[in-house]
Amino acid sequence: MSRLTLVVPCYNEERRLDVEAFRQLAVPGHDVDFLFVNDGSRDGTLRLLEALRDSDPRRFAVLDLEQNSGKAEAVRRGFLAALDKAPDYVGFWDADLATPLAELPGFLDILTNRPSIHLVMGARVRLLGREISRRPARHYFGRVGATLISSSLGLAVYDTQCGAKVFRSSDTLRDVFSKPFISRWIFDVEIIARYIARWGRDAVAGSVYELPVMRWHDVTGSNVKSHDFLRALHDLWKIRRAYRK
Ligand SMILES: Nc1nc2c(ncn2[C@@H]2O[C@H](COP(=O)(O)OP(=O)(O)OP(=O)(O)O)[C@@H](O)[C@H]2O)c(=O)[nH]1
Ligand SMILES: [Mg+2]
Repeated sequence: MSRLTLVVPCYNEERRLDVEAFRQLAVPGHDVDFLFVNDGSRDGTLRLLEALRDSDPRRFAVLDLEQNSGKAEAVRRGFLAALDKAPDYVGFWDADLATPLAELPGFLDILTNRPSIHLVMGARVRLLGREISRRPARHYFGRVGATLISSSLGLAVYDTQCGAKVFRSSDTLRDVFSKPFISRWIFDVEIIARYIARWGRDAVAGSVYELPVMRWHDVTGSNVKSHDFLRALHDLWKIRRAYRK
């Protein structure tokens, strides 16, 4: 049995959190537990999460950040807490389940069968036979952003921004999450930049696996606005400067 802790950042998720979906998840051969990070929510998120934890404390844990610090910091703090318990894998997964939990076994299969892979990232690729539904504007802005990100990193990565990623535990992983990220929203890019800074581009190209998910859907109630695209561009520019050798 391998152990995975999945970190779920939650900001004002009282209304959209599908508690039952989390309760029902079981992956044969893997022991999966969840660490929900309440990111200074102003609604009843904390109460909801604490009730879930109390119903099954072995599978559900809550880390409460009193101040809202953004997804990047919420995930980072969750990872540091999760890594202290030395699981085999640590991942993060958006609370809205835009990527359904039914995709998780595919991530674990890759990590189990391919020891050289250190990071499996969900990729939203629209192919026939899959259900990838994204509002058109988001899709096109997203593809422009993804292309800029790929060329900035110098890596043929298709989709850094899907909110479903699972990592193999390692000293490097702890190191990658040890310091706060510059970017609140495209910290996924920084994670890869930090791996590149430690291992080199070629090694990273061989240790990251993009898994095209079967289903992904835009979830209403997103807290992301269109000016966030400009903010993301600015962040990308800052990341480029900060991680350039
Ligand atoms: N917006 C927002 N989300 C946060 C924050 N802290 C943690 N999160 C979590 O980050 C995850 C992603 O948030 P979403 O609002 O779904 O943003 P998104 O997935 O990038 O945008 P969509 O593609 O429109 O869903 C969710 O699990 C949020 O609860 C925060 O300060 N602001
Ligand atoms: Mg979302």
